Amino acid sequence: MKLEALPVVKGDHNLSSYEDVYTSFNWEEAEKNFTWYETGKLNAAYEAIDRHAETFRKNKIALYYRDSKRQEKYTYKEMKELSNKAANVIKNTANVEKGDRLFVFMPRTPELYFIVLGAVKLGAIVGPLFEAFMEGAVKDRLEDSEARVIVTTPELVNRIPVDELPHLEHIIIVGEDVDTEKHIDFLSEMETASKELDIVWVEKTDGLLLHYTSGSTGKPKGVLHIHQAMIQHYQTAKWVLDIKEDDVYWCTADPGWVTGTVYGIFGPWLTGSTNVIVGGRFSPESWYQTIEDYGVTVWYSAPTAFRMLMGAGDDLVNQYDLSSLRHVLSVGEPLNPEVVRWGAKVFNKRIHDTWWMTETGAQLICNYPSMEIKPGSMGKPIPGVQAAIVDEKGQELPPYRMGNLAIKKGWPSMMHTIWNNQEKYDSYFMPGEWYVSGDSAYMDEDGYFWFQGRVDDVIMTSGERVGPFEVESKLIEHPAIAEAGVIGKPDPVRGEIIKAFVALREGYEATDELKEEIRLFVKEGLAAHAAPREIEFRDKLPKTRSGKIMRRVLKAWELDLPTGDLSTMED
Ligand code: 6R9
Repeated sequence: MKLEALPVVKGDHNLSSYEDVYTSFNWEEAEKNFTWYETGKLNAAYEAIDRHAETFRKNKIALYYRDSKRQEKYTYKEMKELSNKAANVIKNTANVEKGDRLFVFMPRTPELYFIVLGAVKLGAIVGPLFEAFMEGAVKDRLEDSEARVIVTTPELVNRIPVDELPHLEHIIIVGEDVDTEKHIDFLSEMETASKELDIVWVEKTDGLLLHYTSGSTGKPKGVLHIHQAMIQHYQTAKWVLDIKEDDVYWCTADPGWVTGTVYGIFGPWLTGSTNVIVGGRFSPESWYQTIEDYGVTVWYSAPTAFRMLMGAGDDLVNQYDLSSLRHVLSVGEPLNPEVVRWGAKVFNKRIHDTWWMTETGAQLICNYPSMEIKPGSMGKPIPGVQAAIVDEKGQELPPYRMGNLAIKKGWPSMMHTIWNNQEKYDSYFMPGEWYVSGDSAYMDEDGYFWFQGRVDDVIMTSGERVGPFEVESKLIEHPAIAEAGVIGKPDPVRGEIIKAFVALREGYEATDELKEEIRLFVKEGLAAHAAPREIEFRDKLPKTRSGKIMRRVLKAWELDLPTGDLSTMED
């Protein structure tokens, strides 16, 4: 699946020379970009919004918002005032204080952003939830974190099992006709709230965000991020997103996913850029229209979205003027080379893959504008970060050996703890100060990292190790295939065999001949041992809300095993 590397695009990039900066950089340098470095007064929401409202960016557009009903814009000054008002509302009605856990359980609207920023200004820890969560998922998260306050909408409030949550004191509702006997009416309170606020200054190590993520077993775990993470949010927004003063930036992720907070809120606003936020459902037409209407220059999305856009066809994309795009990026799943190739064709842009996790708090391994892209690779570690492939004992492995992707402890946005679960937190680390990701990968001779799958997903077939991603990427090169998920299925002779679950593109029929053709396609294009022995057609594949194919669920279904936590699965 090796493709020609995509050459460096000449231009003026924030990270102009990867090698030079990699060898000389230290994180202390990045701290000088913040006002607290001088004043000693620290708060991530202040740095993201208020600081700019006090400069030449005062009247610059901070937020363009649109959904099917609303289309609005807010300057930095307005964002400052509205987040101050929101802070006053939650302080005065729900007595929100430093360290309190406040959850947001609502769709993307400007109010969601005022509230998140307002809560951070009070020193509260914000726990974002996907609006699709049902009662059990909401309960697990609120219970574990002992949340005092939740902000939601009239449509979602019934999914909060109040009687089972003794710590939950207040429900704030953003919407019409609020029953003020039971709930706090956010919109009415906003009308009279003051625009002035005394920000609560915090320590670097005070809590900022609490993101729950699901593992394959047990309940979701609360990953706590602290204010100091802003150092890396800012620095990666500069280097990796390559945001500059005149950029119009759009991250398509929902704040229920860490990408939607770190790179939907903090990254862009810490750099003082114009941030686009789109509410409502995905549709290829409205997405392309968004880029055209706002003249989006930097666009951060995910492989699943790019694959859906690819599936919507080239005729559609050609109806829009997307020439404003300067820099396109992806995160969340391996970026298939086929998608990179398609992006280069239709956007005339290289799609830059970025790798990180909820636990890592910000991007760690990335492709930079100033760097050659090897399609299918996640890129190289950001300056200030040391990555390696390690074995079960934490020993570093040489190039091309598949193992566990590990990061040397000590980057600013690393999770501070797992809420109420020190044991789980400790389990991430190995001797030698390595944070071990659980992702299987290898490094090539140029220091590029190549993702193979989750460690648990790697397939052992007839003595060969096969990463599911490689097979999936080959599969989606086949014209009939829209998406593919690959698992290892126990087999008495081969150890495991490769089984592929495949969703077809429109117009293709699920026949045995097609299965045979697909098998041959992988055999000839990749390797005989990598060709799936079993292929099953599916209308769609199980995915998380952030678009990740859930291989463990495919495997559990196949083998009749328990599926584990499904709260983040798409319906
Ligand atoms: C930011 C985010 C983390 C897991 C991670 C890995 C997968 C993310 C990827 C990628 C291949 C990439 N992942 N980016 N795999 N290439 N560029 O996604 O956080 O939701 O916690 O997921 O996602 O398996 O371990 P999170």
